[in-house]
Order: sequence, then C-alpha cells, then structure tokens
Amino acid sequence: MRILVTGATGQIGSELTLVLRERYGGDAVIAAGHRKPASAALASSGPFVSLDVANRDALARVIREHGIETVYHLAAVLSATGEQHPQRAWDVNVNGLYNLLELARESGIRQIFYPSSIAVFGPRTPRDRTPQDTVLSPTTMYGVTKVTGELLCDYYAHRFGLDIRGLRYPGIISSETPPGGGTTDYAVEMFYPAVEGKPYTCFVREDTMLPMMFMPDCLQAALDLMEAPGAKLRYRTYNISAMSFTAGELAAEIRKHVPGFRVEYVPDFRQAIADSWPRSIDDSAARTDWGWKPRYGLPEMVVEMLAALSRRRAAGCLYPTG
Ligand code: AKB
Repeated sequence: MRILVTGATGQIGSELTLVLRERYGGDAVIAAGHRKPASAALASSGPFVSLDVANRDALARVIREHGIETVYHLAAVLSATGEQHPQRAWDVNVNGLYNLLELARESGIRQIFYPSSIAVFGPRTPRDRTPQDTVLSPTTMYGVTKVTGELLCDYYAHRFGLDIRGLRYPGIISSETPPGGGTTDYAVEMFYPAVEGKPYTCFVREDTMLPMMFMPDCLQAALDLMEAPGAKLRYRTYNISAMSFTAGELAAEIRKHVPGFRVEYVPDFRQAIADSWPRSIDDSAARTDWGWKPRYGLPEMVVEMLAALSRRRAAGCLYPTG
C-alpha cells in the first residue's frame, strides 16, 4: 500500500500521517505539504514532499514517482481564511481536488479520503441535530468549496468507479499542531492561555454552540471509514460528531481544573460564520452503517488537552515551532 497524505503538516494531517506510518510503515506514507514539517516525528518518520495541490503537474509527479494507491486529501483553506482569500480557497479546495480526481481516474489510485465539513450547511439548514440529508446552502466560500467537493466526489465515483469516502468533520480539538484559519479554532486556542495562567479573548460569543470532536476520534473515524466494507456504505460523505458545547461551557469545564481562568468575549467576523453552522449533528447514519462511536466527550477531552499542553509547557515547547 502506497499512501499520499496531502495537507500533511496541518492540524489533522500531521497526526494522521504518524498513525498511518505506524500501521503501514514509514516509507509507505508520503507526507505532502506546502510548508516544512514542524514536528521532528513527522520529519523523521518517512518521506516528505513539498507540494501545492493546485499545481496538477506537481501532484501528477508525486503520484507517479511514489506509485500512490491511496490518498488522504487533507489540503484545504479553512473557513476564516477562506473569507479573507476566497479565490485561493477555491483554487486549493476545488481545483486541488479536481486535479486529484482527474489523476486518480488516469492512474492506479484505489481509494481517496475526502474531509468535508459542517461548513456545507448554512442558515437554511436545521441547526439542531442536523440531518444527514438536508439543505446544503452555505454562505461561506469554504462551505461552497466543500459542497462542490462532495458533488465532485459523487460524480467521479458514479461516473468512473473511484472509491471515495468522506466525513463532514465538526471542529477538531487537538494538542499537537494548532489549526489555522478556521472558525472553530477558539476551542483549541482557549487551552494555551489557560495552561499559562493567562486570560483568553474569545472571538465568538459565550453562547455560541458548535459541534466538536477530539483528535483521537477524528483519526479513528477516518481509519474506520476507509476500512469499512463498501457494501455497507449508503452515503459517500457522512455526518459525524462527538460533542457540542458553547464557548462558555468550554471555559467553565477548563475552570474546573484551572480555577480563576478568565475569558473575555469579543466577537469578530467569525461570529457570522459560526451562526450559520449547526449547533449539533445527527450522525446516526455513520453509527448504523460503519459503527461510528466517539470515545471522548467534553470532560474527558478537557482533561487530556490540559495534561498534554501542561507537559509541553513544562518541557519549554508549549507553542510548536516551524
Ligand atoms: C473551520 O472552522 O473552518 C473548520 C471546519 C469546521 O471545517 N474547523
């Protein structure tokens, strides 16, 4: 099995690459990103190639030279950056995916993992227990690119028989590589000042509720979906979630371990994005079809995040460099 991970230096990619390398061997998993790996583990555990997925020739070269059979296509511009640079978001998220699908059609790629997002939903979608089949009418460029991506994946699967599987991820919380340019980033950012005994200024209102997931569940979901028997899958891209909480509830949970932790709420342009997304997700189709079951809720996630970041602070490397 020869695997390519695009966006391998990002929040999900940097951890998924390591898990895949443990399973399939370091040399079998090619990490591709537009910046150098920040973590020593990522840099030393297998090959890294510098790649812009919007450059089809460069992507074709990597696929050919490494004999790629499976692709985890994580390269993407997220929602907040996408509103500041909509053209770049389209280029990376849509043209990058289109390049990959075209190359997959022509080469021996067997399977593709495509991370979609709760950003495919919009203000006209039911916001509580958002159904699997519902209105996809986003108001952000990121959401537009993710709906387009889901449709492209459907088309290439039906028309050319490619095995493409996707998840509509909620906000992902993790302690290794910070997310960059997303609307749900506050749910990660909040932990850093907390472990330093500093206050945090949150860019959404205290009552803002969004669906979230801890990284171990995020990784497990991708692996489980890719290994599920194809005959059991009724959908190409599944709703998936683990927990929902408001920014205020997250702060309160952190405060149980860090008494006196202060948060000020100063909403910016990201508030409108958050307000257009679901508060909670119905992921019963994923649970029924391929056995999705998250391990982490809010209290367990907060304990693990604080422990991981406290260890990093004690070692003098709270903020990743690179
Ligand atoms: C973002 O906030 O843009 C992402 C997402 C929900 O897809 N974390």
